[in-house]
Amino acid sequence: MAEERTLTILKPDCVRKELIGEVTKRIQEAGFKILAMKMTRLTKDIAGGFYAVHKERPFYNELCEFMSSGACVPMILEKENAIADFRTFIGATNPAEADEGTIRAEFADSLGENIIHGSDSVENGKIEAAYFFPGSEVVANQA
Ligand code: FUP
Repeated sequence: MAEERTLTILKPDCVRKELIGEVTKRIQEAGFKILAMKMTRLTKDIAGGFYAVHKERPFYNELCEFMSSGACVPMILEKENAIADFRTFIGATNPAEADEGTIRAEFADSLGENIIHGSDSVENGKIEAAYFFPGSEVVANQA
């Protein structure tokens, strides 16, 4: 299987619950290598651009409000089969439907506030990574 990159965001609920360390530890224990990370607070416009695909959906405004409601921690992760494996690791979008042991099942309160993001395709992973990090902030060679 090929090495892939995925973009994750520890969302504002994750930061508010002081789970940055716990979730990051689990990400690393699951074999994902962190190539870039930072803490930032999104404006509503930046959040809206990230989720532009959902622009026409009824939850879009609430989603942008939530994503800009506090600090978040985007990261670029690398691993073999990272896209699919990370989505398995975080669990279904709705935590009520997420498998036991996944990040969302364990820590998320609701569909709208579900702790963590993971890219849904290699192509989107690249677009999302570039949305948050210039190439100069991606540390691919860590030796
Ligand atoms: P995911 O790929 O699991 O992040 O899920 P989506 O891209 O489908 O949705 C992005 C975010 O929109 C979710 F994390 C939460 C929010 N959302 C809602 O609030 N209501 C919905 O019905 C669907 C998604």
